[in-house]
Amino acid sequence: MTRYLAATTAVLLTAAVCTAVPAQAGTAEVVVAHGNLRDLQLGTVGPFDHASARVSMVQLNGRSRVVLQVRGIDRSVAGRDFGAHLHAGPCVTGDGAAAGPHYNSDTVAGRVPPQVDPTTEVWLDFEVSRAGTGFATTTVPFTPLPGKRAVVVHEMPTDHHGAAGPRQACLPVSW
Ligand SMILES: [Cu+2]
Repeated sequence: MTRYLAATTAVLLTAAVCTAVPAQAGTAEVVVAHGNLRDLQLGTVGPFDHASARVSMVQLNGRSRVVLQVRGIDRSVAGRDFGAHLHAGPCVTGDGAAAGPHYNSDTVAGRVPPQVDPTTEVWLDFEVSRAGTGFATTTVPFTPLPGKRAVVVHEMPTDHHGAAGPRQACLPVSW
């Protein structure tokens, strides 16, 4: 389920205090998605088979702050790190390839080759707690374009090239 709403940053202007400072009015766009993770490895038992997640993205003044919360992870993997990213394509049960490549702001801008790092992509690696939860947050200097997209959880932590092993599960995010 995806919710979309817009909130206007409140700007207080009073003649007494704000005469010299230009007020910066921005419109924050907030995207929230939550639900059960969809299994991308049907037929194999994985630590995210009974997990759910919530992702929120606040876009303001050309930047985005993204927060990922995961719960219901099998506690046998407590202490392990897993890679997670915003992918350009949709989250389809049993079809990891459908999510396509990472969402990359350089690719969208047509830069060749695209830079691949946490400033051009939304990386949300998390460590599993003893309670079977995970939390990640990142702020990136771009605002992903709307579309049917996926937050994909991988089997390994993200390396310097952006790779994180097989795709395990995903959460649909559309706005
Ligand atoms: Cu990924």
